[in-house]
Amino acid sequence: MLIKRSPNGIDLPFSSEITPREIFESRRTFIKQLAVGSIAGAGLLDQAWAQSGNAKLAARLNPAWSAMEKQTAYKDATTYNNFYEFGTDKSDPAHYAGTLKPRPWTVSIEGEVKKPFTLDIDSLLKLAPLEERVYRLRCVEGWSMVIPWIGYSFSEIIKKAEPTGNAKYVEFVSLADKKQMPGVGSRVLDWPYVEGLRMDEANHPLALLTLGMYGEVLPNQNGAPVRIIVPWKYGFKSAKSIVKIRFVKDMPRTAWNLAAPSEYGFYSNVNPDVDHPRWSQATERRIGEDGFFTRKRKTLMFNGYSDVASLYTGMDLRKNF
Ligand SMILES: Nc1nc2c(c(=O)[nH]1)N[C@H]1C(S)=C(S)[C@@H](COP(=O)(O)O)O[C@H]1N2
Ligand SMILES: [Mo]
Repeated sequence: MLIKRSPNGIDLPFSSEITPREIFESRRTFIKQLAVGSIAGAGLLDQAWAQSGNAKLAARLNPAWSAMEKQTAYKDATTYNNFYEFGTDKSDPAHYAGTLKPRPWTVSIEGEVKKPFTLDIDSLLKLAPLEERVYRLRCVEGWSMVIPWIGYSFSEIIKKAEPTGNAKYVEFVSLADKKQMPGVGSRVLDWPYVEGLRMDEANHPLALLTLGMYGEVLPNQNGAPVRIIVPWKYGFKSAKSIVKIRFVKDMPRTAWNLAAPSEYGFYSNVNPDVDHPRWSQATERRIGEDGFFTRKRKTLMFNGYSDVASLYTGMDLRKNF
């Protein structure tokens, strides 16, 4: 990724994100609320979500697959993004993704399948019961968030498509439309953005076909109207604004792997023991905990999703990074 770091590897403070006025005002409201006793547990978090006006999306929490951790504020999750189709700065997607038209939208499922099909977004929403899953997302750049996503296991799509015996991998293709996405003119990546999973990875119930977050449909900057979330892998595996899903014989040529093969492998499982060639992956900065003296968190193998370990038995994860 294009990441700006100070020479000692510590991120520079984000002066643009927090102004003294904001700090002062939030502190003042906090004290006021304390005084009237209106803060109770998660209520505090609810107030931090500046609700966007996006359509609501009802879903039942799946506690078995959810991280019981403090969730990232809606504001942070929707203003600190990677979506290079809209620019390479973290704030670009929130500023420029307004031109993305998430409706009407269709996704075509094709390739090595017995039943290829195309679905519009409303049919995708109804394909299986929607679940809320609170997942950690760890970016390869060294930061992480905890987000209540809404969707269902990608395995539901696999079931419907009935892959042939030739299907060994799944390829996810994002929209690449210069008219809607100003960054697609840039040469920072080969467009469209392509990601992929091995068939058994795609079939793992944790892999989430994602249609919403925080009780609403996906905001444009987070990959509206449909994306994949693969919580045990670095964030770039979780392709946004998907228009095509292809079942294929050969390992997909993914956008980041093509751009820098020595830095971004096909697997890209979160792994604190395998450093990125230019920085350590041992720790991470949880967005929202960015105080100057806040300690970094230890990054966990598979981002803490140890259920997936059996997918990789016998594989050398240093070679297959
Ligand atoms: N199409 C597309 N998908 C993408 C990206 C991108 O630039 N384009 N960035 C990836 C990276 S690097 C990360 S960390 C996550 C960020 O998702 P979020 O902004 O919803 O937190 O999206 C991933 N999916
Ligand atoms: Mo990322």
